[in-house]
Order: sequence, then structure tokens, then C-alpha cells
Amino acid sequence: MVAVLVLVLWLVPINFAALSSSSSSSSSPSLSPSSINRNVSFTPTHLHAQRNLLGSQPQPPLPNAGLAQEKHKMGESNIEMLQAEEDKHGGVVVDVEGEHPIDPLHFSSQLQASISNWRQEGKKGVWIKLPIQHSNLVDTVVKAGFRYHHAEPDHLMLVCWIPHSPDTIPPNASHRLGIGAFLINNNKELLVVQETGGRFKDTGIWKMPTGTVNEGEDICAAAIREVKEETGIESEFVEILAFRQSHKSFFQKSDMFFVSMLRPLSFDIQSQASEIVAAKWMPIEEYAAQPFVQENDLFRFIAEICLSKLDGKYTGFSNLLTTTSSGKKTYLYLNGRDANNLVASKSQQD
Ligand SMILES: *[C@@H]1O[C@H](CO)[C@@H](O)[C@H](O)[C@H]1NC(C)=O
Ligand SMILES: CC(=O)N[C@H]1CO[C@H](CO)[C@@H](O)[C@@H]1O
Repeated sequence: MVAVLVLVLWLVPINFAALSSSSSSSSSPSLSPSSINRNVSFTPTHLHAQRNLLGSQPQPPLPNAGLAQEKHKMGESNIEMLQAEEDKHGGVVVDVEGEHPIDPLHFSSQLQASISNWRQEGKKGVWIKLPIQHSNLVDTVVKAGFRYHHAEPDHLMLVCWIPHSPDTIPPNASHRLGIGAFLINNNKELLVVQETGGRFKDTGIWKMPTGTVNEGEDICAAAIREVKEETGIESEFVEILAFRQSHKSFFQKSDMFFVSMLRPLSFDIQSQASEIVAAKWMPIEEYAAQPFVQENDLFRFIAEICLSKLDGKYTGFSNLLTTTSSGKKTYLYLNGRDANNLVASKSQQD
């Protein structure tokens, strides 16, 4: 007991020094000197925790930072582990919860102890989902060897591969999906718009309505939605005529763009979207003759595809609604000419 008390007395002043030198983290209420000075509950457990915290203060981020074995030998039996769910790939996911601020030093020791535990259990990827209200822990988690994986408005996802085998963490999202909508009325006029911003701003160029596919949204539904938003026109999906993939687009991500043919169900244009200056029905030849279409291989080819489609000389991809074994609905896009035969023979079998 005497030895323990001596250690406590020795630790307290050191602890102050360490804390005052890291003023940036002193905003957390649990770091205030009074709580550190508490002397009632110092048991051997807490001693170990304190020593871990002290030890982790000035260390530079090592490759597997914060994982130094000797600290865990002391820590693991005493420090409460972080709660984690196992994922399907041999890893664990820590969902940092709660509204109250978390003390970074405490979190750091819990994280280090947990990692050494998970490593012994042969766990692989460790994910930390950090809600925005716990953004003060980012530095702590990064210093423990984690890297950013992706971010959403309300949380940051960090990841660390803990075994010594090669890292097989899946990459973050690599593509953005876009649609362009091809709609023709009974006078062979194409639905076109002019945009307020972007690369076509103030150019006088008329283009097809375009937009991005939302998370959880089908391409065919996105095309209908964008046309409705930009022009007020109601429509139904016919086919994907063509798609193109390009790289180093927004935020250096790749981009998939699906040219979709829709059948208009209404013809009165009511442009409401703030990004649209004007919308109209334009003779398709006039659209195709615009210099920006003619001078750009890709646009010219797309215009030619659309013209061929009108002449009945081109078949795109129809959508077929399918159901996976888990009950998920998912569209398969397949060659429209052969789709009907396939669907007919499938329904005979069923
Ligand atoms: C996302 O993936 C790209 C491509 O693999 C990579 O270059 C980038 O660093 C990744 N971003 C993050 C935050 O990991
Ligand atoms: C700072 C502090 O909490 N000091 C306490 C240490 O323990 C003694 C005995 O229990 C208390 O009287 C002090 O207030």
C-alpha cells in the first residue's frame, strides 16, 4: 500500500506537466486539474491507466503507433475494452457513441488495449466510425495508426489494418454516376436546356438534361427525376442508349455517364430548377449541328446514336427488374432486342 501511495504522489505532478504541455486538448472537462487530482479512487488499475497515458503523450506516430507491447501487458487486464461489432471479413467496427465528450487520453488507452486484444484474436481491419460530435478524437485515432477511409456529413470513418499480413481494406468509393436524358416529342424535337453554371455557363449551348444519380437511386429513376426537376416534363424510361466512363473527374474520382432514352408523357415545359436558365424543344438536327456537338467526338457520337435510335436502327439496354436471393430488387440492363425473347422464355419456365 505504501508503495502505491508513493507512486501516486510521484505520478500526479508529472501528469500535470504532461497535460499542461498539450494545451490543445485541455478543453475537455474531464482533463481539468481537479479531476486529475482526485486521489480517492487510485487503485492499481488506475495506476496502470495513468502510466499508459503518460507513456503515450510524447510519442511520435509509429507505423503501428501506440501498440507497443509492454504497455498492453499492463493495460489489457485493467482497461475497459472498446465495444465493437465483428464484420463479415474478420474485422471489427467500433461505433463511437454517446453525446458526452470523451476524454482523448482515456479513449487512447482503451483503443490501444483493445487493439492488442483484437490482434491476439487474429482480427484484421479495425474500423472506427467517429460521429462529428466526437471530432476531438480524430488526432488520437490517427496517432494510434489509423487512416481516413471516407467521410459522410455526420461521421468520419477511419481504418487500421492490424495483422502483419498485406492490407486488403477495400478502397473508398471510386466512381460517381451521372445521367443524360434523351427525350423526343412527336415533332422530332429534342428536349434541351441551358445551365446557369458549370462549363456550359453563358455559352448559349443547348444540351440534354443531365444530373447525378443519388445514393440508393436507380439510374432509370434518376433520369426521370432529373428531367422532371429541370423541365417539369413527366416521362418514362425506355433504354440506356450508351454509357461512358471517364477519369479524374470531380474530386479526382472516375465518372460513369449513362445516356438514357425516356418517353415524354407531358410536353409543357416548366423550368423550376435553379441550375437551369432555359429549356425548350429543339429540332434534333439543329441540336446535332451545334459546334460544341460537332467538335467533340463523344457528343457527336452520342447525337448520332440518338438519331439512329429515331430511325429504328439502334437498340439500347432495357431494364429488367430482378430479385436477389436476399429479396433485394435490382435492375439488370440488357440488350433491348434480345431482352423480350429472354424474358418471354423465362416466364414460360416459371
Ligand atoms: C480513395 O481511393 C483512392 C483511389 O484508390 C485513393 O487514391 C485515395 O487516397 C483514397 N482516399 C482515402 C481517403 O483513402
Ligand atoms: C483533491 C482531493 O480529492 N483530495 C482528497 C484526497 O483524499 C482525502 C481523503 O479521502 C480527501 O480529504 C481529499 O479531499
